[in-house]
Order: sequence, then structure tokens, then C-alpha cells
Amino acid sequence: MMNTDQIDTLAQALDDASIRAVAIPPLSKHHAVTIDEAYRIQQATVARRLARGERVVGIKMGFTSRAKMAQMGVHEQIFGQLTDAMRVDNGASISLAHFIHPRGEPELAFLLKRSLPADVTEDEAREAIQSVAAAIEIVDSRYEAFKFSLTDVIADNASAVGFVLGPWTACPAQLLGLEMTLTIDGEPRQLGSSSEILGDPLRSLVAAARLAAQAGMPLQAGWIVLAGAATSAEALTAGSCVDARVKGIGSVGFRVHAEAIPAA
Ligand code: OOG
Ligand code: MG
Repeated sequence: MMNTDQIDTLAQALDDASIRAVAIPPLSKHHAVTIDEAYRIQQATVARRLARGERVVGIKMGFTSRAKMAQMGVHEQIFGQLTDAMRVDNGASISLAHFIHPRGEPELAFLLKRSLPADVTEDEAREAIQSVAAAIEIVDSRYEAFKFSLTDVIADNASAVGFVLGPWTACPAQLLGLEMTLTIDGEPRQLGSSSEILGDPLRSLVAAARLAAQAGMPLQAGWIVLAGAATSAEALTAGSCVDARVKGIGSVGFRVHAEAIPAA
């Protein structure tokens, strides 16, 4: 069992890596971390963000599609926490300088009008949806070469660094079979379907309610839930224009600043 000091030390290493945008070796290289301990480390990294004035605005689900499981070699659903500081306005520009090796992935976002208990049914989860939006998640592992174990990535807040939301819209009767595309510089790079998210993105919301409540932070009214990417993620490169579209729901996008040209 890890004590609070050990948890805090590992959280600090991850938080520093995030602030400095310099990767560290995976925790699992030197420590045997359980899933419970990994979520405690995650909580401690988020506590450091809260101490800097950030606010939790929701959660993100990870590894809810086969494409993501295969890309990252992690086969269990996890969650990470989203803060207000991670939000990137639709259409805004970001700088790569703040990140290590960021990637973008197409997602679907839920806005909740009600809190959700651990044992919520699919019908109750649907009832709790205020609206939905096309989203892009920006993930950036704090680990070298973007390589990690299940507990490593949980501790690292599920690689959360940014999210971009398209306009909120009423939840359609069916969330199945919606085509999801990630486009870079006008070129479609990833193509998937909302059905690839646990068979139905609504199931991801149900899973989110369960995991978050089990971790002692039940989903709240007003929170955002990212359902998890339907496809693999794409590396972000300087000067590119990244867009995602969820058919029937909407579009969202952002730009990556061109690299600053060093003075001669
Ligand atoms: C991020 C964790 C998974 C998703 O949508 O499945 C995730 C990562 O790939 O490092 O965000
Ligand atoms: Mg994601």
C-alpha cells in the first residue's frame, strides 16, 4: 500500500512533467501501482491544479473504442478529469510549446442537467443529458514515447490536456451509427462511427457514472462528459488545422500555431 507521501511524490512528478512539457519514464518502471493507487495519484495531480485555481468541469472516458485500445495497448475503460483550464475555444489556436507530444481525436461530448449515481440505467442516463456536441480531445501523455500501462495512464489523468467543444445541440433520439471524422488541413485522416464507442456512446455515459461514483466523485449537473474517441488519435503538427465532425450533431475545430521562427 502506498502512503500519502508516496502518492504525492508521484503526483508531483507528473504535474511537473505537465507544466514543463518534458516527458518522464512511466511510473510502472519503478513502482508497482494498483488501480486504486493510480486513481489516488490522479486525484493528487488534479488537487495540484485546483490549488492553482482550476476547477473540475467534468470527466473524460478513455479506451471505449477498439481503435483506441489497439493504438495504446490498454483494454480497460478508465476516466480522467477535465478542468476549465483545459478548455480550448472552438476555432481558437493553440501553441505546441505547452505540450510534449499532443494528439487530437474525434469525440462526442455530453452536457449533464442532473447528477448521476453509480447504478444509473441507460434510460436514466439519457434523461440526464442536457445536450450533446461534437468534440476534439487533445491528449498528451506525460510519459516518454507516449507509452504506458493501465495504471500509468490512470495516474496521468488519462492523458488529459485539452478539449474543444462544438455548439451544444439537443440529443438525437439515436446516438448510434453517427459518422465521426477527424480532418487535418482539409484531409480526412480518421473515419469512424459513434457505434464504435462501447456499441453506443450512451453506454460510455453509464460507465462514466459508475467509475466516477466509485472513485468518490459522482457526475454532477452541469458537468461535461467526453465519451472517448471513436478512432485512433493523430499527432498534432505546427501550422495545422484540425477539425472533427459528428454527422447529425455538428463540427468543431482548432488551429495549431505555426512554429515561431527563431531570430537570425
Ligand atoms: C488517452 C486516453 C484514452 C480515449 O478517448 O480513448 C482516451 C491516450 O490515448 O493516452 O482519451
Ligand atoms: Mg479521448
